[in-house]
Amino acid sequence: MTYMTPFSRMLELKSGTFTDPDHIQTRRLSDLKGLFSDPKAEAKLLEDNPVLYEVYLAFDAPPVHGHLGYSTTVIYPGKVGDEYFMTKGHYHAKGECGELYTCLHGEGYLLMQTREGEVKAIHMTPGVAAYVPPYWAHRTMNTGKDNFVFYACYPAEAGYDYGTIAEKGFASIVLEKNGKAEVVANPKYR
Ligand code: S6P
Ligand code: ZN
Repeated sequence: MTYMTPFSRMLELKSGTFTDPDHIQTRRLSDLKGLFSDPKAEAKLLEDNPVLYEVYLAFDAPPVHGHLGYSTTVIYPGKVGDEYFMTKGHYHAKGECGELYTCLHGEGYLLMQTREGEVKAIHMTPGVAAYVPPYWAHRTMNTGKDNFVFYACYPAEAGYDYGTIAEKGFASIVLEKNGKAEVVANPKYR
């Protein structure tokens, strides 16, 4: 048996950045084109094409059974119209894989849904450790004024199904209404 050598990475808890990640993924508004509910606001903001979030992948885990991926996501504060900056959202390609999300900094929501359209929203503040069960799609949004940062740990074999969300959307969206975040039904959900 050949053993892999144990290792560690350094995570700055406040900023949520790994100082030596294997990978950083940067997502701009153009990477989420068509996912926001207000097309006019989206088109206007696309002129600047801001960075919405970055994913610090601590370890490029082999995508096979037994290994774990771990990362932090930093979602910047901002809105497209009234809708808060958010992640693309995905089901795991291997739907039977769950995931753990722990909020490190800032404030936001973790929206989850099943393929039948059942939705669950968890308010994320530092210390909230949320469980994404198997088969639930997940998307996060920053509803605060500061960066929203969370740590995720997941089976490395989980993979990503972005296509279903791109096609059907999420059943709920999170909008700012009278200065407060509200989870509301998505009129564009199919
Ligand atoms: C991976 C995990 C997170 C997300 C990240 C960005 O299973 O759920 O690391 O990849 O928060 O979200 P998305 O939807 O753009 O991959
Ligand atoms: Zn995931």
